[in-house]
Amino acid sequence: MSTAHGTDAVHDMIVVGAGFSGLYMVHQARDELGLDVVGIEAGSGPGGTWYWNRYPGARCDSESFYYCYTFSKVLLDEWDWSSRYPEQPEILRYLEFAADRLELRRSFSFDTRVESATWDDEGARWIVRTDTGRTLAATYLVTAVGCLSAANVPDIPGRDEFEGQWFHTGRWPHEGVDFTGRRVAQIGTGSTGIQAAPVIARQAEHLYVFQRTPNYTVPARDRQMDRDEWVRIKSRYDEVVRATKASFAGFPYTPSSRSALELTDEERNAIYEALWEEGGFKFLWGGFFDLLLDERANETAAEFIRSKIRSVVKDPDVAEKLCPKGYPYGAKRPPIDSDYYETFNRDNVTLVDVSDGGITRITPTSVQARHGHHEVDTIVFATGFDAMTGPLLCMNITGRDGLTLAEKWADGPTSYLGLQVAGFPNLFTITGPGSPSVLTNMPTSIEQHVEWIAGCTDELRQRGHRVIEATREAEDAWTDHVAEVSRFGLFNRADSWYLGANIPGKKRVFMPYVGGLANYRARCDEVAASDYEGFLVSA
Ligand code: N01
Repeated sequence: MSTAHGTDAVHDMIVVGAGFSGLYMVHQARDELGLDVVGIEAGSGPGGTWYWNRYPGARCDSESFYYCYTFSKVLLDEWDWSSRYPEQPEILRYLEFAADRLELRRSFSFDTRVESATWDDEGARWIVRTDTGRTLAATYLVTAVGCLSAANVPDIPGRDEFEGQWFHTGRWPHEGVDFTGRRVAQIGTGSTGIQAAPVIARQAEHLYVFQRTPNYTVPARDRQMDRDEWVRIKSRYDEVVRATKASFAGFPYTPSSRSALELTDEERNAIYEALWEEGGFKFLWGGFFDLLLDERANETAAEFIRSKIRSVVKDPDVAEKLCPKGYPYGAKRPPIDSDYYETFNRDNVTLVDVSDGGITRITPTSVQARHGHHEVDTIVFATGFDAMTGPLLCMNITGRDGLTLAEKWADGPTSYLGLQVAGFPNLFTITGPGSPSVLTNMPTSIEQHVEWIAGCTDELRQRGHRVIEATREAEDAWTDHVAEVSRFGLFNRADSWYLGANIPGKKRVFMPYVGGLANYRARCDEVAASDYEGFLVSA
């Protein structure tokens, strides 16, 4: 249909992204509410994060039995994961399975990127332009673009003169990369670099790991899971799902109520030892409740991890360089690993400490740091993302009165509940800044957001309303609350991407909501039950 804006289609809802959130949003809106929805996705198929992040060693950091959709009994019943922490190809297959089982592909335009989204006040709708030349209009625009999808490739002098191949982990070639016989520089030791290094090292002639800041990592302890185990898990899935939804961070476990400071060193270390053997995120909250609240408590865990590094890594100089110091464990997103520290015992792996001056230059054949240079054939940028705001700002969103989201967020992101931004009516941001998102098990937060947005749009329709917009007052109060709770505890004590500290020039604002998923969910439900308090609704 052609309209005054030259649009070739008018819809109830446009959903941008076909990862965990976009697929579920389209399913809810189309199949549960009967809306006319179109999905737009830059990739050639569904998968989102798991479509793009195909780097060696990519796997999930949450356990598979709750890193999945829980809304559908069919999906729960029909899928068994192969292991505790499945690798990227399996998670991608799972999302393709979900897309096929729910017949979602037909609602998406793949290989299509949003170039701009502009609010048309007169028509009370969003006008979306894509790189394929299409212009679409819809009442609602829902962003399902993920928090970590705008790749950060640092602008290191000489980067573009490098004559070998280079790759960013978040834009990995589908055909894979053969490192056989190659000298490889891996830049970055965040969760991604920590997953990638052991796998690259097994293939490359030599791997140089350029480390600017050492990271604390705990073993994942991946293991295979068989059919019997799945039968047992599935027999109590209702309970797992209930526990996950009611939890602080989307994990179906009860956090410890014990302080790390109330035990003797021996007692405490026995608990850390057991958690180290068990593996996974539980190390952060399964032993003691106060690791992210009290510096002294945190230091006990930090020192335990350092003692492990020193016992695993044979060269004491290398071990010392790998030991993180000067910031608390968990204040940056904690990685989990499979043989990361062990990798530095290999003859073909060199740790290059660039904490003193960083990487100074990339030449056509080498990566240079202050204390020397290394000739390489391939560079792997495991350098992370312009997190949370980057994927939204990439879409050139313009709200009421010509105000762009970039202008609105010049001093850092603002939002009401991380779901809406004042001045941007009918725009919903799944796992947007100001929501718990990246501090939780993502599928749990995603399901909560999608269901809330679906409930909200359904309610509007039943009342004959078309427009909903967060008020400035509600946005200010929520943004202040997000900032206030972020100052509680140790999160502000590290230069993390949570704060935007990894992107030169980005305003330092703590972006995710630290108050916990259960509290957050209760607040969102309360807002919905109190006639969408804090939102203005109109016909
Ligand atoms: O990115 P990061 P990531 N010169 O920003 C370094 C999620 N994730 O892709 O710490 C030299 O954490 C930088 O150094 P520094 C997860 O939420 C999930 O690893 O800034 N080094 C750091 O070491 C995670 O937190 C899974 O000093 C430079 C690294 O690059 C998030 O994605 C798996 C540099 C970047 O670390 C991001 O992780 C993997 C430069 N110019 C990731 N610029 C799951 O399993 C940056 N660095 C679900």
